[in-house]
Amino acid sequence: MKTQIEVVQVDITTLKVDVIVNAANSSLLGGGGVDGAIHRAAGPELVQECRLLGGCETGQAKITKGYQLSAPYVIHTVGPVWRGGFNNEAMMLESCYQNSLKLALENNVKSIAFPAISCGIYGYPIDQAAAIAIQTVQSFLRQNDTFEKVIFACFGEVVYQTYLKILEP
Ligand code: AR6
Repeated sequence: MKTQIEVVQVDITTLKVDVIVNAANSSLLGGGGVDGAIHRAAGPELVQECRLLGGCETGQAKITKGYQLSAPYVIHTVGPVWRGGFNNEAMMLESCYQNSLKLALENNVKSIAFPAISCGIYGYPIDQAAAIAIQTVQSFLRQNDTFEKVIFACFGEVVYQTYLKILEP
């Protein structure tokens, strides 16, 4: 695999990559957490474009421009709410990563950054979510080796260490 996978402790809104992924909700109209941070940094034009998208189902992804962000594009995906782990959460989380990467590929994106989707307000346990994130990205890259860089943007030490432990055991 020639794609570089990086784990960085960083505010995702500051990254200079082709696309950052947003952990949105199904309205796509903004919220707290990383979603709020992305909308604040992108400026009001982002929600204007999002209003035209008609929302997004859990596990799916939609793309917009990045406006005031350094990243020219944002992929909005909706992670599952953690309800104990027996309600299709893992499959839904996997779909978020797969559909985001697919959309990135269709838009000729070379570098992409993911937050830890579902691991804040939606309550997904970080160790399980990070394993799914890494496995899904690695398996996608084995089939589509067109990206130069995939960044896992970690907010906080615990998230950062969890990713590192899985990638470099
Ligand atoms: N950069 C990178 N990661 C961040 C940032 C940031 N600037 N801010 C927070 N995180 P969350 P969810 C991390 O809650 O669990 C919103 O209201 C955060 O520490 O943003 O998918 C939406 O509108 C955590 O590790 O997203 C939805 O309603 C990870 O990003 C709901 O929250 C995800 O936390 C989605 O919840």
